Amino acid sequence: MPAPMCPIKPNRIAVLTSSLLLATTISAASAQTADQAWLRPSTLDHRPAISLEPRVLGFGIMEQAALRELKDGNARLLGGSSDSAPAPLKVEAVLGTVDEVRRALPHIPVPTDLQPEGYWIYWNGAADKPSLVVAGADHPGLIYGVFALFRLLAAGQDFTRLNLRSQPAFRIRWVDQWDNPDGTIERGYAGRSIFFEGGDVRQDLAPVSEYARLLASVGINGCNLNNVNASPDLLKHDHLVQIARIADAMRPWGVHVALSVAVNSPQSIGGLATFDPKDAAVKAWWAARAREIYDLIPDFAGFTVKADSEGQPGPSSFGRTPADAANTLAAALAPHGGVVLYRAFVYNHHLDWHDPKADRARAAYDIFHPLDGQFLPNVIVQTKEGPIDFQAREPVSPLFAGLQKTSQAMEVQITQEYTGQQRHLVYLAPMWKQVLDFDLHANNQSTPVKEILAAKSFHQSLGGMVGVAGIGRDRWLSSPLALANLYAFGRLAWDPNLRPDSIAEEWARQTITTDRVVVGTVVDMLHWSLRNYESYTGPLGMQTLTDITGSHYGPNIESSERNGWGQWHDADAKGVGKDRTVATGSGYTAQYPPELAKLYEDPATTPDDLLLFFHHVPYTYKLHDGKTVIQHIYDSHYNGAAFAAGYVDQWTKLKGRVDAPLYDDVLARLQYQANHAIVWRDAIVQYFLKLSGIPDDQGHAGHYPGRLEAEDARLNGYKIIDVTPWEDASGGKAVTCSEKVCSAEWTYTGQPGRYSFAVQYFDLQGGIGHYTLKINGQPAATWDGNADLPSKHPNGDNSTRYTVPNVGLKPGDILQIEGTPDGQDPAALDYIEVLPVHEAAPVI
Ligand code: GCW
Repeated sequence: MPAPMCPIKPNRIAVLTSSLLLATTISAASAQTADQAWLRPSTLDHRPAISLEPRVLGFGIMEQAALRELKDGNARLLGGSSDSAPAPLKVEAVLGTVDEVRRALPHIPVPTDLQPEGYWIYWNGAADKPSLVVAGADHPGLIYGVFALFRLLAAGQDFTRLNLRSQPAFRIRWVDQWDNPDGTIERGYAGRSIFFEGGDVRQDLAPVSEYARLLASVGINGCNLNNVNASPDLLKHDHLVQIARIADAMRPWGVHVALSVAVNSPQSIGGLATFDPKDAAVKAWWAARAREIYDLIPDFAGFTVKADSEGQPGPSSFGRTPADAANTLAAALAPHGGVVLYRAFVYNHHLDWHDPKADRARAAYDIFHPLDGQFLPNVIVQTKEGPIDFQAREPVSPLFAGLQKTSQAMEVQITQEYTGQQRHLVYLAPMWKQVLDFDLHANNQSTPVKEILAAKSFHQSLGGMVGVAGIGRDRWLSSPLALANLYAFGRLAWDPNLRPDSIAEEWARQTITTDRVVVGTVVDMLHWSLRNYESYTGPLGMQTLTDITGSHYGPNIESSERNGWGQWHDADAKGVGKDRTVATGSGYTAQYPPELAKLYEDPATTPDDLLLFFHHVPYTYKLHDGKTVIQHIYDSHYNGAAFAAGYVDQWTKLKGRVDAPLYDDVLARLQYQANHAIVWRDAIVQYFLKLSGIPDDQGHAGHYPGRLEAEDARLNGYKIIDVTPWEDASGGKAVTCSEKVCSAEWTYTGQPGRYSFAVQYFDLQGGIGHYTLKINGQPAATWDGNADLPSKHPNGDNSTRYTVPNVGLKPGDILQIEGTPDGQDPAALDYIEVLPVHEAAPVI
C-alpha cells in the first residue's frame, strides 16, 4: 500500500531490515535471482556513455536499497560493454526524496507537486560537475525512479535530455500469489512456492527479496502471499511471526505484504461459536487479530477475501451480505491503515442449466451492484476483468460501471491458467490494455475502465489492478517469454496508457538483447500471440473450450456444458452460443450501461469476437465478413495452428543472435505449442463437424491426408480404447499397452519420396513411456514420453507429437511403432502421419 495508508513505525522497520539487506546480498549466491528475468546484465550492444557514481542523501532502508540498485544497475549496464568503446563519462547520481534534493541542491527546479510514489529524473547539465538527479516524492518513489532510470538508459534514452516526472495511475498495484502453506501453488505453472513449504515459511527468503526487486522495478507495491482459498492457519500467531520475515524481506523495495483470509477464521481457529460478521465477538476477534498483525508487520497492506464462492465459507450462511463481511474486516484494519480487497468472484456453482435465465455471468453484478454505497472507505471490490473467469476472450465486466460509490480493483491473471499454462506463448498485455481502454459509457459519459480504476470517474477514494502472478521456484514463471506478462502487468498498473508493443519492446531489450532483428521478431510474436491462441482454442466468444472441471489446459468441449458451473456455450446440432439477451435469454446484456446494452442485445451489432458469448445463433449465421459461424470455426482453427507453426520459423531465424540456452528453451516450447495447436485444432473441428454435420468449404475438416490411425493398424499387444473426451483423439480412439512391449504396424501405400513422419502419442503422468519407430524392421527414431503434462488419462492435455524429419518411403514399406510402457504410462498411441517434407509440422 502507498505510504499514506500505512503508518510505518520507523525504528522497528530500520532494525527489521538491516539484517535484511544482508540477506539480500547473500541472495546473489542463491539459485533464483532477478537476473533470470529482466534485471540482468546489460543486453546493450554498445557501451553506455555514462557511468553513475551514487550520492545518496538519506539513510532510510529504502534509500539504502535505492543506492544498491543504482550500483547494481550501473554494473549491469556496463557489464555488456565492449572494451574497445570509449570510456564512459563519470556522472554523479544524486538520490533522495524531493525534500532532501531541494535542500542539497537549492538551484535546481525540484517539483513541488509530485504525487505519492512519484519520481523525478533530471539531468543537471552543469559543465563542471554533471549530475543526474533521481528524486522520489517519498521513499518508494525514489526506488521506482532508480529502476526507471535504468529502463530509460536501456531503451537508448539520451540522458542529457532527462527531465522526467512520473507517478502511478493507480494506488493499488498488487500481485496475488495463490500459494498454499504446503508449498503448492494453485494454478501455478512454475514449480513450488518461494514463500512456503511444509506448512511454514521457508528458511531461505533470498528469492523473496529478489522477487520484491522485480516487482518494485515495475512499480508493484503489494504482494498478497497466499491462496484466496485461504488456509486459516496463517492467521495463527506462530505463522504471523513467520509472515513477518517475508514482510521484512520485501520491505526495502516498498512491497507491502497482504494475506488472504477465510471469513470463518473466528470460528475455525478462534474457537468462537459463529463467524457471523455482525456478531460483536466476531468483530472483536478480527480487531484483535489486526492489532497482532500490525505489531509484527507495521506496514501490512491488508486482507484479500474470497467468500461464498466455490465452496468457501461466507456471510450468506448468516443471511449477511458481502458488504457486512467486508466492513467487519475493514473496521479491524482501518486504525492501522490497511485495506480489504473483497473479491466480486461470488457465484453459485450449482446453477440449473435447463433454466434460460440462469447465468453465471450475471452473478457479480447481481450480488454487488445493490450493495454500492454500503462499503467502508477502506474496502475495494476486486473484480475479474470479465464476468466469467479469465477466459481467452470475454466482454468487460459490467460491474465496473455498476459500482459508483465503491473503490474498485481489476483482477487479471499473469499465470496462464486458461491461456496455455506457460507452455503456449500468450502475451496478455493486449487483453488487459483493451479492457483498460474500454469505455463503458456509464451515465452517458466517457468512463474508460482505466479512469474508473484510477478513482477518477466516480465517487471513489482508491482503486487499481491486481495480477494473479503464480510465480514459483522454476525461474519465476518457467517460460522465459512468459515473463513479459509479469513485466507488462506492472507497467500497465503504473501507466495504463502505455502500448503493449512498446512494453514488449522495452522488456525484450532489457531481457534478451538490443539487436533490432531479435526485438522486432519477439515483439511481433508477442503481439499476435493472444489473438492466435484464441483462434485455435475458443473463437467468437465461446470461451476457452478446455476441461473446465479439471486441468483447464487441453480441449474438452462438453466439460462446460450441462453442469452447474455455468460456463455454457450451448452447442447443439443446429447452433451454438449462450443467449444472454433481454429479449430471449438471461438478460445479462441489461447489466451494461444503455449504449452497450443496446449494442450487445442485437447480434448484428455485437462484435464477432463476442458473438457467441451473447447470442445463440445457427451455424449458418453470417459474420460481418460474410463467412458462416461454422466455417469460421473451421478456418480459425486451421489458420491458428498454421500460425503457431510460424512462430517456430520466426524463432529459428534468430539462431546465433540470442543466448544459446534461451534459444533452445524457447524453441522447444514453440515446437511443443505448434504441435499442441494441432491437437486443439483437430479436437474442436472434428467435434463441430460431427455435431453440425456441415462440411468444411475448404475441405480440411474431417480430411487428414497421410494419417494412419492406430486403431486401424496391425496390433501386437496394443488394445483399442475409447478416449474421453472423444474429440481429443483422432477418430475418438487410441491404443494402449499393458504388456511389456507392444507394437502397431501399417503398410505404406503412398507415393515414393521423402517425407516427414509425425507420431501422435499420449505422454501421461506417472511414468516415462518409450517409443521406437521402425521402418522395415530397422529403428529410424526412438524417444521418451517424458514431458510434464496434466492428467493420468490419455486426452488432449497430454496428446503429444514427435516428428522425424526427412524419411525416405516407398510403397510396401512396413511402418511400425513399438511402445514400451512405464509405471502408469501405457505408451498410448493415437496415429501416425506421413507428411510432405515442406508441409511438415515443426520438428522436435
Ligand atoms: O479460475 C478459478 C480457478 C480457481 C480459483 C478461482 C478463483 C483460487 O480455477 O483455482 O481459485 O478461479 O479465482 O477464486
